[in-house]
Amino acid sequence: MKIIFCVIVTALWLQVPAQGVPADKSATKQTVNLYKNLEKLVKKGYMVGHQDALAYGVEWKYESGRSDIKDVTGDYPAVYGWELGHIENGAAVNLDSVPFRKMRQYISDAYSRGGVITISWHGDNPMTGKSAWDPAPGTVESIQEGGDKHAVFIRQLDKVADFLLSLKGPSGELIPVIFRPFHEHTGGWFWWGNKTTNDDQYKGLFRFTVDYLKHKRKVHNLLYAYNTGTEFTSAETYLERYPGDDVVDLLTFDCYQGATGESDSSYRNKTARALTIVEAVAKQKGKIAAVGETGYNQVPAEKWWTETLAPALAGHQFAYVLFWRNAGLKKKENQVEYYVPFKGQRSAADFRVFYRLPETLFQKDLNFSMIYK
Ligand code: BMA
Repeated sequence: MKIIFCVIVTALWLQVPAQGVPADKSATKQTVNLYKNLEKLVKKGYMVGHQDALAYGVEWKYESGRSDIKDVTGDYPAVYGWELGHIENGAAVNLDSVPFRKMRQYISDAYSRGGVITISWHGDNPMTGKSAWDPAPGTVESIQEGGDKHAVFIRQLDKVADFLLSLKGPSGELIPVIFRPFHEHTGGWFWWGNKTTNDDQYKGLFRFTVDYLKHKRKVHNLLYAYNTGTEFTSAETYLERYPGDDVVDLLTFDCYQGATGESDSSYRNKTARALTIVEAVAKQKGKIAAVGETGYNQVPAEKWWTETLAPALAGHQFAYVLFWRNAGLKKKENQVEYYVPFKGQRSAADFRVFYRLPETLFQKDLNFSMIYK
């Protein structure tokens, strides 16, 4: 009888995913709290985020307290995305010209008001020294332990760790960050993508990175995001390159409405389909789902927010959706890039309706205690 009881209890225990604990068992108190609070908030609605929100917008740069979302709604986003590309070279500014010194301040400002911070890293190719968009064959082999560029990769990781460990709150506590390394790996454009890494190499790269940050550098203010593109069609294909429950906290994917005339309904369907899969995997694993990056460049459809985006996200349980950066005119490429409206942009009025939807959470819906306590 006793044995049967033990077997049943063990079987039940094995099925119940761990709740309320990040993958890093030594995560700081605020990081554990962030994780628990994200789990709670998922039931209330989804947070709206914006990349580089506080640094610049369309036709402005580095104006204290400004953000394009705030210009349009009177409120800040709830999630703030930042990017570390070029920190690995010891540069003072990132690949999009944001000074790391300013980034640190913006992160601390947002943290104080209960904003959530997420960080991506388009790091240069450690083997060739070219950009992240250099899928040179052999890159991942060369940076593995024993590879001839391993030491270069370690130096890169050290720079990343230094920055993450420099993010401090008012009492000197480390600021929690949702770290989203090696993203969009199911495409072939980055050196960590599927053109240069097979599934095992990708998993190995992710696991090595987490292990190095945690154990060698004692970075314990991170929640880790696994972040695919939108190529997957099932839970199995979503998880093909999944590095393991012990190194992942958030399950995410990137999904854009194509600039090449993709219809609103096509975007709506693919986003809803992807979210349905990721949400189910997150529930089953006791992890948190989120949309890592999305948007429709230059938001050409006046009612995109309420007629395309919001219906795609409606009814799903996930923590946040992050819109990519409002770069404005990129002179070098002669391209215009922005994903949220600025004052006067054609979808601004509709964004205000989106802002007022009960399920969308912006900064005024949150405060420090709700996120970090
Ligand atoms: C891309 C574009 C680039 C940028 C890169 C990294 O999607 O926005 O202009 O350099 O992200 O932030």
